Amino acid sequence: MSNIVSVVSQNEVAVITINNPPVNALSAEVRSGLLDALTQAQADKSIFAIVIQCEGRTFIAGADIKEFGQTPKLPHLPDVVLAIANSSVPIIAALHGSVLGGGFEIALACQYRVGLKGTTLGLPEVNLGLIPGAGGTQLLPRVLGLSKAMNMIITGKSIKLPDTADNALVHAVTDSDVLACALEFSHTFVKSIGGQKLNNKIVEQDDAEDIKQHALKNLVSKRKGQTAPLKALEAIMYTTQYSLEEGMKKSRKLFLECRDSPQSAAMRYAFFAEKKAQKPKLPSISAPLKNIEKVTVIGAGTMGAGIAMCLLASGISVYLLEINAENLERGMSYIKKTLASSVRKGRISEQQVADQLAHLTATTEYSTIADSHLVIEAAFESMVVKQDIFAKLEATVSTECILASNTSYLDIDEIASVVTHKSRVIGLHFFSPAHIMKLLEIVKTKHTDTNVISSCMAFAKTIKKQAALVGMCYGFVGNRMYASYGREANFLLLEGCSPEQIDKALVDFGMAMGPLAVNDMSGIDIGYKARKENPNLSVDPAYFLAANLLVDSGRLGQKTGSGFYAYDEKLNRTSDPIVMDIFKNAAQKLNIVPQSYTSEEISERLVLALINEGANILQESIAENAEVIDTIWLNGYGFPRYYGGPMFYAQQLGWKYVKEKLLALHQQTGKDWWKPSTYIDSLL
Ligand code: TC6
Repeated sequence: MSNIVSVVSQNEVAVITINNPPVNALSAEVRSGLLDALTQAQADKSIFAIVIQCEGRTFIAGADIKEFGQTPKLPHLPDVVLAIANSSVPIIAALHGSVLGGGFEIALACQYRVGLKGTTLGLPEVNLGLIPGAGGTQLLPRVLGLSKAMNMIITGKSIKLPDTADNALVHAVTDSDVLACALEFSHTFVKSIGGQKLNNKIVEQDDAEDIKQHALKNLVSKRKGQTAPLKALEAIMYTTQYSLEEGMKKSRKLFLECRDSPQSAAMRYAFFAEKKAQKPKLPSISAPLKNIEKVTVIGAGTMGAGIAMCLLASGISVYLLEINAENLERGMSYIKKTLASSVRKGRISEQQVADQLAHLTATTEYSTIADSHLVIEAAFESMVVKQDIFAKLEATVSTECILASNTSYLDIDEIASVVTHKSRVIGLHFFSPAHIMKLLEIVKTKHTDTNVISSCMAFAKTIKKQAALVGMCYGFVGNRMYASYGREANFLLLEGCSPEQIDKALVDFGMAMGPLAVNDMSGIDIGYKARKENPNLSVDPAYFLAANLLVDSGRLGQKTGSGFYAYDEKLNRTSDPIVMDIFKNAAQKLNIVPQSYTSEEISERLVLALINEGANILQESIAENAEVIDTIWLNGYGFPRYYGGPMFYAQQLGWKYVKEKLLALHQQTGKDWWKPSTYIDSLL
């Protein structure tokens, strides 16, 4: 037997313990160890029950994701699950932590489950482009019913263990020692009642077809372009036609199709890319990380208020500081309105809102914020305004306090120039709406101290953000790349493409929204003002000319009822022929000849622009690795997860192909930015 699975007999119960840190993933060694342990326990005539438990912070959190790309090793997980399901000796799963994927399938195959309060249960396989491959699609509907199981499996969302036993999902719940609870349950219940057969019957549910149609409708909007949830749905419906074992066999085939798909490869890459982005290579430090419990947010606009809500939701005490009472009041009422809407949607309770607001202090006085551990400035995007704020902070907070700017573009070194202790200045770039979007781009300057960086990386985890550490350059990683993507959308408008055509091409590619609809939503004037502050970006007269012309004619986007599109009161989008006239006139003046493009050519051009800029960013070491860039694009810009991010997508296309395409665009347009990045050569 392996070292990581052990079995001991405890008062007529065999206790199998898995110890495979950090999350007890079901590696080949765990699977074979578990089978051996079962055989050993079942052969022991002195025992009447078997308990499966795990050491460490969690029960089994799933299959070992690293193994999926490798040659499969025996025994396969479905065989382990079947061995558990068919055990002649009753098996009790003792659950704690995160019981996920294959771990939950093992638990479902056990005849009984006992658990620690607060335990999380889920089948998150669709997030990896997979379906539950060891019987989850067949077992869960038989325990929870078709509708609940369908919802869990196709959304990949976890649930909390019920607080009391329901004798379906869980048979005993404890708030202390889960092994003790399992042993007591064995002696008081299992010893007299014995085992119970797993439900092998076909699921009979009159509204099965309605449930399926409802799920399909959800998938179209929430999991656009993904194949795994559709296959999961198909597998779940087998429960209405086949016995457990037949259903398991048939669903295994669907699992294997998913496992070998490019979508799953990309989504598994994304899983590890995000972990890697959270662990940048930094010099080791001996000093403890900074304690960040009191945070000031400066600016109560949409961004500042969103940041404040994100912090409050994680139990952080927040000072919200504005320059006057009117602005402050506006921000506070936005926060209260948003929290009230979350209550209506059932996302949080009234009590939670009251608790959060009790941690919020609104102020217009710098003296109030003197004991802050971190200040996040989210004021107007102007160097003068920001430097003024940082100078005031220098005179207010302790030298230990981290000073962060939420700027999207500005040079943070220049902001820091007004501060004596520059090593505590850093960029914390949130994405709007900040209480919802996962990404936090952490920007280190020339002077930022390693301890400050590490403390902010840890803080990102506390506030449940996906951190990505980047270096200083205009727009950092995300917005710098986005500028190249937007640039090409603007050029295509001058070359005769309509906003609808461009947006549709990118939505068909898999982006959540097209670039021009996004620009209308965020306000075309934002980029316009940023470009005015940085004239270097406008060396080419056609560069963003389309957007500039719209702003000059008062079309700033949704907020003015018109931009690239026209909007009605409910913000429904329609095309506006005036827009094409504006672009046509501008193109004629610049001697740009109209051309026709296919949807694929449009999306390829915009994505190639992203890729080449990403490669330049790697060449300049602004991002440590491609995973950081992909993490940013997956979590901040809605790049389809099933492509892994722009850099992984490029790798899948093949860097040779990418270079050829870039060279062709360079030759065709004569624009320097299409010169393939030298970083690409290093990959060929
Ligand atoms: C499945 O089960 C399919 C079955 C069918 C088969 C037929 N494998 O997130 P953390 C690593 S599909 C390998 O920072 P937390 C992770 O990379 C699987 N490694 O911790 C990290 O390593 P590092 C279904 C894994 O406490 C370390 O563990 N299951 C796995 O914030 C710590 O991770 C899932 O999708 C794994 N399965 O959160 C669950 N899981 O330190 C995925 C984690 O070298 N995992 N690692 O960077 C999670 O959701 C979370 O890790 C967590 C713990 C909630 C378990």
